[in-house]
Amino acid sequence: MVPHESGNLSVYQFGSGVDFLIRRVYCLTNLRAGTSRGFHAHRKLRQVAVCLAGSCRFVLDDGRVREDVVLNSPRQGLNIGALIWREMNDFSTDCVLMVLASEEYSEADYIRNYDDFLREAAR
Ligand code: T46
Repeated sequence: MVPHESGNLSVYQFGSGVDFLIRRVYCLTNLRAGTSRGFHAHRKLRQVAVCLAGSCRFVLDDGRVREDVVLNSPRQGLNIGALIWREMNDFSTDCVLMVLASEEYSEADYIRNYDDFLREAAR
């Protein structure tokens, strides 16, 4: 974060917290309190999630251990590797979640069934 008298500037770039070339950026906005998203893993995709405003919670699961992470600062980048089951919840109404992704969108890369995920993660 680069502070300035008129506001802050946050930078996300290859080599400093992002260990892949960024092929896609998407944002989740207008998130409803009390809802949940995710419930899938990716076979190849690697991502860094940054909560630019507000807050949200990620549950990350590698098939053995589940971890809870609260994102509430643009200074905090959450690395999510391949074969990690994710669930997102506890969105504040002002939450803006930006995700930097290593690959273009591909539905074939998704594992949307938890038992299938456990089988692939155990290989
Ligand atoms: C993750 C969290 C943080 C597209 O067409 N292009 C895209 O780049 C994306 C990400 C989604 N979509 C379509 C596919 C579905 O029809 O948008 C719909 C919702 O996508 P998805 O189920 O992937 O949404 P989330 O919010 O559950 O999960 C997404 C990412 O997929 C996931 O990897 O970590 O955001």
